Amino acid sequence: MRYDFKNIEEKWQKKWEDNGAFKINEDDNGKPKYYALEMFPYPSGNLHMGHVRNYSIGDVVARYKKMQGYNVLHPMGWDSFGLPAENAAIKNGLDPAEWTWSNIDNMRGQLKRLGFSYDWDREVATAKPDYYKFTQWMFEQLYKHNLAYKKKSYVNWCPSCKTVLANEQVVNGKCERCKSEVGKKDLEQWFFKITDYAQRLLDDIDKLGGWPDKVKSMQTNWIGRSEGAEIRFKIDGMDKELTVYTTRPDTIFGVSYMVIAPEHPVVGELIKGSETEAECREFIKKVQNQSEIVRSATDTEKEGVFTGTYLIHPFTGEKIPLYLANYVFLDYGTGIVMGVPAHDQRDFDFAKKYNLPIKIVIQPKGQNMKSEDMTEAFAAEGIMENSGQFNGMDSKEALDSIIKYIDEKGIGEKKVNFRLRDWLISRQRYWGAPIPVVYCEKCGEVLVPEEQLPVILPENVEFTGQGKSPLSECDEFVNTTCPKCGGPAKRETDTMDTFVCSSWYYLRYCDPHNDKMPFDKEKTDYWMNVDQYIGGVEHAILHLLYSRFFTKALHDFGYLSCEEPFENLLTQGMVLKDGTKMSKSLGNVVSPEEIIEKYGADTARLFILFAAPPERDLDWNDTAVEGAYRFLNRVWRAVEDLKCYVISDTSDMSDLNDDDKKLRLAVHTTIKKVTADCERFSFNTAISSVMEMVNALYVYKEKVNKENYNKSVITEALESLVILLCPFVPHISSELWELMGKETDITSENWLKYDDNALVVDEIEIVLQINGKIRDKLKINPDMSPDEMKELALESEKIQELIDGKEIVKCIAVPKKLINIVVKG
Ligand code: ANZ
Ligand code: ZN
Repeated sequence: MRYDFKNIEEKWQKKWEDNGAFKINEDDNGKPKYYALEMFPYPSGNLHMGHVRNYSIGDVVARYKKMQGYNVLHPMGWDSFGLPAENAAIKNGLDPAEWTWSNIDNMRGQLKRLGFSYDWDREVATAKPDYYKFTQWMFEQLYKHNLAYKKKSYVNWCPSCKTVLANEQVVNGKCERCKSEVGKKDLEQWFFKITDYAQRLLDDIDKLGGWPDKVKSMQTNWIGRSEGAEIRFKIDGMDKELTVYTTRPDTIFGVSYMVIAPEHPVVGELIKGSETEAECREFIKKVQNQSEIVRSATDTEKEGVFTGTYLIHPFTGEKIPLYLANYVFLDYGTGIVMGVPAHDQRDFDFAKKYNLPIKIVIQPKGQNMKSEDMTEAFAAEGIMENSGQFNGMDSKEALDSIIKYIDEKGIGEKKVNFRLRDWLISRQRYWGAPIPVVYCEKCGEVLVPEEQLPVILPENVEFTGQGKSPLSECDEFVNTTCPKCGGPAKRETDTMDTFVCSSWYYLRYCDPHNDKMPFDKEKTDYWMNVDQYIGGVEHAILHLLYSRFFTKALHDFGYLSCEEPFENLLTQGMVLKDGTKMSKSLGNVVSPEEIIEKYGADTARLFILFAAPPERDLDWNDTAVEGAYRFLNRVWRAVEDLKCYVISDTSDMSDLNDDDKKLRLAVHTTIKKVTADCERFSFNTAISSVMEMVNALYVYKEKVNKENYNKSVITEALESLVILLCPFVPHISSELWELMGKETDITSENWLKYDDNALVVDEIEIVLQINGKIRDKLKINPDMSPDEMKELALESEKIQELIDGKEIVKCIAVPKKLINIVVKG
């Protein structure tokens, strides 16, 4: 019988589905729980190899843990709101909902054809009312706890997609999706106050022991904590002050000009009637259309205009000119900075351009630098000069002294700042969760009462692709009554950023059918945290940070016990073809369908798991796919040829000859290796040791005369082989298990334990002494190193009993002869 993957895979997928093999609940019969989660896909239409990789890795984890005796939750769903559905509607006249549901159907089928062990009863789709009802509930919770607010603000605006973009969606000043130049627009927007959690999000990074360092440092940088001071400067001729934020109060005597963000609300008042008013207004307009990304790029020219206003230096009383400039941002610090050209590169560039003085106040130790000779700013620490009473101090020391001084004099105070901004969640888009707010002329902004959720996304809307969102053009949706006073009111027509939907889906999986609450606390208490989260490193910042924020907020509101969602994180590498990313635009895509059709799902899984360690990029290679397929055929033939020697009781392992021992050695070495490798997700090396074991099996099969076959040894080898392969290639493993006459479902079989005795070759007997007295005899491999001998000795139950409670002073191992353990007490 040949390896007929097509029928085998269909057969087992149907069986798993019919038997509910992966349905799970909290009734665990004392098994420990394990929550294995892969990032859910956007239903773009078809699975790509990146998905196959992500989900194959996750499936090995889930199946392996299940076989190890865990109660495993392994769910799947759809991140199903978002722009592409809407773009398809605009472009091809399709209904976004229909487009989405049909893509989901297609992709669900593809996932099923790969044999992933999901509990499909827990499937969620963020675009379904029963899900977004609770996304809206989340919004309301944040609103009620003062963590959601509306603010007029300049936002990144893509003129082509006609929507607001989050900073992260702007890549090098261009729209992430359509690549057009991003501009700025002034709009009323909804924000989540993630900045309230900045310090905790930062502190708790230390608790994420099972996260890659790279991801932790990306999160740290994104949060961007800095320590410094706020210092107040009086405005010359006005009874008013402006406050700057600086991380370098030690450079205060080096200030030669000041800068205010052009969009700052006081600018209007300051420039009014000034000689440069017209020029300033012109400049403000120009800067508003520059995206933040462009403005903050180091190679963007620093430009500005004098406002006509002077500030008074709080130490020297000097008059300092105030400028508008493109390199100062409204929403960081106070939006006003002190310019110190000698010690800050941006200020240096600006001062050079506008001929502003460069005053050195910190000298590199042992040098006497002159400002005329400087070609760049000196940003490091040194010795203070030109700084009044602080002269001669170490600048680091001066920093603290100056903060203390300004605090005492009431000029300013110590201040911590974060780079992290509040999360802009408004989207002027149709295909998203409506924000559950109405505007009433009398009552103002009113939340839709919880019991009226969900605010349903209307279906008959028009897609022009122009200007406002289709929702705002849909009168039936917009016009409503006020939940408070019953008078006429209008609905909010913005929808939520899809990152909101994906910030809590892992909680919904714990209790997907609850229609009263997003989840029951008892259920999340049982399942959370996610033990292993697996996904692309492209989500290392936003999705993970937002999810951490949601978890903490829900914890604080009393709905969750845990404070961090993901215990361990694995970020898998990309799938490349010829060294570049597989992507439609490059035309180098290998479709999973093609591979499944030609070789079967098991081959696809095996190849992808074998080709590289999970975190590394993987180069697609057609010959290696062939190789994976040939290996499965080789496994198939081995079992096929040897299955007639399978017996039900393999307990008799006495009387083994050298060939038997060799095969057993290979089997148990492999069990040991695969187990250790699976624990550290080193699936490629796990598979290669199974391959070696198959070689050993073939050696036995061909070398030993059939009449000398040891049935116990052969049975053990075949059973082990199939069990070890099961998490990787579950269909063929299930079929071979059945071929061997097994009636159980292999996917529920226990994982294997290796037998130490089998790992010993050509044993010799050594003695085991305690304080010089012979206590036991051990059979060991004569090649064992002294360290290995000691380890073995200490594992001996008899010895453990004898030395129980005593302190081991020393352990001496003489190769091939003896081990002496010296104990005290
Ligand atoms: C004076 C100074 C002197 C500065 C010096 C630096 C070096 P981090 O570390 O990222 O927090 N800054 C403050 N607010 C700003 C804004 N809204 N837009 C642009 N720049 C702003 O950066 C803090 C430093 O960035 C602050 O310290 C300020 O310049 C500038 F030798 O003040 B500094
Ligand atoms: Zn009202």
